[in-house]
Amino acid sequence: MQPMNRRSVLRTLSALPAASIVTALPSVARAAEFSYKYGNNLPLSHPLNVRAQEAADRILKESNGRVEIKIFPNNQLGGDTDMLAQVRSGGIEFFTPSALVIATLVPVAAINAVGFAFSDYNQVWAAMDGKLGAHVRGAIAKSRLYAFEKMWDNGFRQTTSSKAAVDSAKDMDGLKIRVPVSPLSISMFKGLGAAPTSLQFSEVYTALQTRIVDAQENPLPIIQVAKLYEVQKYGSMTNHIWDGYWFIANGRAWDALPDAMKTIVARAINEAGLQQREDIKKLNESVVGDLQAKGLAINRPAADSFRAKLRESGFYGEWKGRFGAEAWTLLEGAVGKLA
Ligand code: X2X
Repeated sequence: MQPMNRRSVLRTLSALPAASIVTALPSVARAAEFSYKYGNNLPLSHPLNVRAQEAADRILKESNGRVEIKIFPNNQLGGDTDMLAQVRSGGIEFFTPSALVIATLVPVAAINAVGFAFSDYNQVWAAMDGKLGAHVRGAIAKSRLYAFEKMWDNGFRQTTSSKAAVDSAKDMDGLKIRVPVSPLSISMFKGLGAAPTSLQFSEVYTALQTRIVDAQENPLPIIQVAKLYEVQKYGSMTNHIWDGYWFIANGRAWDALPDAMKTIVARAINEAGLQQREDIKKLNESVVGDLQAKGLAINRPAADSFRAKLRESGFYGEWKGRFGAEAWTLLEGAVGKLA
């Protein structure tokens, strides 16, 4: 291994976010054989980043310093659309897009986000660790990306607004709501009668603050760590979509790892994913109280009026066609008949 000269150390350091310079120093000095970048869209305090850092530390150790993964959290490398392009080109080696976001490249990946399909986590993990998840991973592989086996949890998406609580489908009427860059989300909120706009997550806080949009929808842990409660008044537990993150790798970068390294990396990431699911589960027990204490008014609408509206608008029929019979059958096998 070539020792790094002073100039290349400086160059490497200047490419790092300030916070990781100190922790990166010892490994930079050793110059790992595989030095990979991982970008994501969440603040450092989210369990996804906490567990990913643990996985990266474990990988560095178990690979005896051969595989180093540097994390660039919180959209430091650009929004989701940018990071998806980077992981495809090899500009970064790892990325965790939500199923909604990777679906802009691999349409069937949005199948887990069909409105009101999953009723609880038992159904979610049985499907995503089982046949439905395998089907999606196969589709992702065709885009020369490697998807790790275990999905990480984002959560059941809830609706927040600065205007009014959403108590039934009629409260969605004309609602200016931000959704991710996701054809399914746009279609679903249009079906509900709302006026959705796609924005990358990196733009959400400001868009709410400046009232470009009045509402947004995200799982509660994100509303908490991204401090969206500061710019929203009402939190309505609509549970409309279950969303998770695919941990993906650039295909060439993945193939470049020797088998023994692949085993180490996959084991650490998949096990960290399972722990991250537990973290979110625990967080879900305390997060409502915390958000209420921070001033968010919480209400719990029944799902019926939303489901009925989506059926009427033809949402399920349309997406059954778009996803195709095979994927739809796998979804209905996991959650029961939808339309
Ligand atoms: O952009 C969002 O809303 C987020 C953070 O949930 C996703 O990654 C889809």
